[in-house]
Amino acid sequence: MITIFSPDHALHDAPHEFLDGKLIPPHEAPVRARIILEALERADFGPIQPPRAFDLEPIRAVHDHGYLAYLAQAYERWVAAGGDPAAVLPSTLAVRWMSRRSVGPLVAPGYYSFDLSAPIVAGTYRAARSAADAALTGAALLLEGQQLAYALCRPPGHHAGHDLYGGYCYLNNAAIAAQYLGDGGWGMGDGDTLDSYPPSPIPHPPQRVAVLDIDFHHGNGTQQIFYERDDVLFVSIHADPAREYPYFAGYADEQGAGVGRGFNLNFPLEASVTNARYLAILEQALIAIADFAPRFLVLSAGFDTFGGDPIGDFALTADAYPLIGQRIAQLGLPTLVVQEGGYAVAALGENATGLLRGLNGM
Ligand code: Q9C
Ligand code: ZN
Repeated sequence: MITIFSPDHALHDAPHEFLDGKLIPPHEAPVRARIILEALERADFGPIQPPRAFDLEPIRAVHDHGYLAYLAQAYERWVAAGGDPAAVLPSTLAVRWMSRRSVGPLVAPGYYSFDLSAPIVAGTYRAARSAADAALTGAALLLEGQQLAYALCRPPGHHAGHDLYGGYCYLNNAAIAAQYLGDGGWGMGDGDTLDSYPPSPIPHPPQRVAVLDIDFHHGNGTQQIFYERDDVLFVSIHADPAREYPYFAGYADEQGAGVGRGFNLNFPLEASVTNARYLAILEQALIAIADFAPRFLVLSAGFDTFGGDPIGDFALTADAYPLIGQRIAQLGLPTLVVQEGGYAVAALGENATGLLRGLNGM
């Protein structure tokens, strides 16, 4: 297995998040990636490499142009317009019946975000690009014949939609990688500009890619990005949104639309899910993926399913993760693991290496 990690993740270091009416210390912090990296170094799974530098083309295949242009400059424009230099956090959100575009420096965050849990600081865009680069590098390695790669991404990505950030996520690393895999590696350039659009045509029909999301929270961003597609299957096992974040998406009746109908599969679960219960649901998810017969698997891996997680309510123990990895490995698919959430920092190393041990058949 090859791990891809960039120290640039630490450029994203939010001062706070807004939760239940309070500004609190952010759950999504640089220490998360450091802890996982240290555990990986001890575990000796194989080489740990920095990401290759990709240009914006493979990211633009998933995200809106105006959204990317906004993210790239959000912080500087916010501060220049008098916003609090601590972080960008909107005061007004575009919601139903109030969704006209408005992108002044102090209001754009309200247009491009769906909650107050994703502050933007000076280094957020660079960190998010380094995470996308890590996922893209993992995808490129699979295209070059590797069977397993782990992109230790931070900030995470699965809540970020086509033109929306939130839930600690800005660029949807897993979706960007899945798109790149389906496109057979199209879009690696050497520029770094938003001006080279429209994108060059993809030279061949897409390969089928499955995205399995095992973060505690529903991957609403990934679901949105692929909702009307039949070449990418999205399967998510998560807390029932009737009870847990992201609240407004992730129900079982969300099955895809248009040609994508039947290619989106949600497993919303009750609180206190045990290892046995989780593994039984995973079995159903894996059957759907096997039926789809994809060329590649992208695994959005969160460890906030752990019983000790401060913002989750499942009851998985550390023993669950090697078993989950083992079962997923039995699909026999070239697999890219993309790091998503997990906030029980003291247990993150054991849980991440556990999953990877299972995936590696160790
Ligand atoms: N009552 C990821 O795990 N706030 N994002 C939750 C719960 C935001 C989670 C509030 C949680 C975002 C990548
Ligand atoms: Zn999560």
